[in-house]
Amino acid sequence: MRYKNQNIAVLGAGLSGTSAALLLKSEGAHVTVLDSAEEKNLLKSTIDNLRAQAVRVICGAAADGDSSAYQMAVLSPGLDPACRLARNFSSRQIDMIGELELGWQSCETPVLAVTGTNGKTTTTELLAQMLNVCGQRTIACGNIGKPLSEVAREKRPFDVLTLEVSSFQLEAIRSFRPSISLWLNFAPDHLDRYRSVADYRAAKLRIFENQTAADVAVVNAIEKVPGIRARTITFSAYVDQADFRLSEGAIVYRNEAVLRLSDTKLRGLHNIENLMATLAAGMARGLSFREMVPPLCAYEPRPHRCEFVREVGGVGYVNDSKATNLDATEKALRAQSKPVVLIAGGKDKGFTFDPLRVLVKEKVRSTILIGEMAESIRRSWNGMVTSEIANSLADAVERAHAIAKPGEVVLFSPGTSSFDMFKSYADRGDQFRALVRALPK
Ligand code: UMA
Repeated sequence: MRYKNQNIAVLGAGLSGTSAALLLKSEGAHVTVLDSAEEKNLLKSTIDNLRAQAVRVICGAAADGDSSAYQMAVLSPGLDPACRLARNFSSRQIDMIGELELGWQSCETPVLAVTGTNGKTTTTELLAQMLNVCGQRTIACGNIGKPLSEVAREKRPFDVLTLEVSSFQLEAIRSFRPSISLWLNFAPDHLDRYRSVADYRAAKLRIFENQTAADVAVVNAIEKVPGIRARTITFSAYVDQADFRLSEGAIVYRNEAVLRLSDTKLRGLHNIENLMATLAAGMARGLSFREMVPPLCAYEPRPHRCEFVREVGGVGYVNDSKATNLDATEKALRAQSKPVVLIAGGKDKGFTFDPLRVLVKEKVRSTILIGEMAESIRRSWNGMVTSEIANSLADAVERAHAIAKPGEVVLFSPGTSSFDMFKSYADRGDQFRALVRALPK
């Protein structure tokens, strides 16, 4: 009960803030949740539930200007520490930790943490499914949707927690120490939050910070990751100098062919690496390949990740709405074997689409661009491919349907986030899927 009778502020009234507040209440703290949004713009059920638990809730300008005294503040991951609400606390030297750190401090179960620019959710899901089938009770949680602070408060009898962690969550840790960490890959992203790629990388590298030689780090062999104290297991689908490597369509560990990609429902080199990292983590948990392979072959890919939607008039339609950065769209394009009509675009996250110029020229016959980045992308890809700008996703799908030829693929892989036009990447993907299903035969 480390926070008993202390005045604690929680910044952000989303999933993380609400879970942090309820965990702190269960530990006897006096809790105030503060959110910059006007109360009318927040979920009424959330606010009512917090107040019913005797949590004080302050919204809007009153939150940003709150001058009450607190012993500590807990930051939701989606709040930039430079934002006005967070600065109202840091400027008063009030100690601040993130929701992930708070959950960890109350966590009585070892943690397996997955980070990387892409593949986090697929790998976290693969791991959780495999561990449960192999008799190790776990739950996929963290950035994937269920905050760690909620799982810690519930105190259910898990053997291990399978935690997806983002750079936003790792930014504000203190003692967080996964017994097994997974570093899948790294590529520029979130430049609307970080001053540089180096800052983004530094946040992610904190996953290793508290690990010791008693812990394990599963790391992509082509990544040069400094200062890891944990025992390291490497993997790569691109180079042979790795513990897990690819040979003739099979994942090989120390010259033993362990798993054939064709036996799974996953496709693409990026998914081979997700499978390798999962096998390495399962091995670190004491599992044998014989028990791990069947659940990995049974795994059904989640929606919005190169999800095949429908074939219409000989044209395949693929929903890759989860592609919220260029690295994800690059992987989706490389996984295509047919000519592509690409629908891309969305929120400006501080980077241009220039890095995809060469690949677009190689893989894409025509592009249809949406969102606030449309003009910028057309400039980036000028001369590489023909581009047209659609004024909505429905318009984009209609245009793609009009120009795509039999034997081609219409790939929806936006390459940036969705928040300029949609509630989330899932909302964006659901709308794309519905539009495709409504196309006339
Ligand atoms: N807010 C302020 N002031 C601000 C900014 C935001 O008060 O200046 C308030 C908003 O009004 C809102 C709250 O903060 O009420 C939102 O906080 P949040 O964005 O942390 O939302 P949560 O619901 O707590 O969601 C967070 C993660 N969101 C982000 O990291 C942006 C969810 O990841 C995660 O699933 C959830 O915690 C549970 O762990 C989403 C995400 O996009 C899916 N993550 C990024 C990614 O995957 O790329 C990192």
